[in-house]
Amino acid sequence: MKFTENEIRNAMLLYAITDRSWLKEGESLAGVCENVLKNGATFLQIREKDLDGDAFEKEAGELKELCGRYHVPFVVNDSVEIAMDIGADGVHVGQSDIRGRDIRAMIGPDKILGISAGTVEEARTAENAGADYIGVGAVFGTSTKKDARNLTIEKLQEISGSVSIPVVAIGGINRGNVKELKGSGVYGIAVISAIFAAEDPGQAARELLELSKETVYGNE
Ligand code: TZP
Ligand code: MG
Repeated sequence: MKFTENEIRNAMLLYAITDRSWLKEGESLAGVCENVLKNGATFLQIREKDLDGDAFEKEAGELKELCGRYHVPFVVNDSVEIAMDIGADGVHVGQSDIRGRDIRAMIGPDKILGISAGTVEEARTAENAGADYIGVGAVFGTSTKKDARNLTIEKLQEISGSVSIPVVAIGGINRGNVKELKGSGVYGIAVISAIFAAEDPGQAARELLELSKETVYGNE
């Protein structure tokens, strides 16, 4: 399925990234993701650093089917091969993964390509390589990704102003700090623990979506 530029931009509002290590007893990743999608997540990325290839592919296949039912874009972290095998909407890669331009060539023009960037130069390079959006962070302190660099809001603003594709902020974002991103030019927030570690991920998604709308569109 091809999402338009507009759909991708709007889908940045509440970008949920999975982390099964937060699952409570008896829960499945697909079950929690469905709850999160029902309650307002506008984009989903599977990012499971501890799953091996087959288990990752199986989980990704389930989430792809689920997102299709909710008409929410679904991308796979890192693995172009698995993304293509399961027919995901696209792939998200970091700076240390293979080059953006090569990935665009592998996935073709209709798939979503997301690239993480931490500087203006990285952001511009990603845009030129054919990225549809950029993830920029860590905007706040996070323990979820140990090697994430910390950015100031000014830097975030500079990066989002330097590209015409949408920027989604990531890293340590929670209900208490979303609004600090006001005026930064981002189109939304990408979160892991603020949703998946929440007591009630559905409620967290509802609240974060409202806060993101207020932050991005300024409608108090
Ligand atoms: N990239 C930069 S920070 C980060 C990633 C994947 C972790 C975000 O996790 P959390 O729990 O929302 O801080
Ligand atoms: Mg990566």
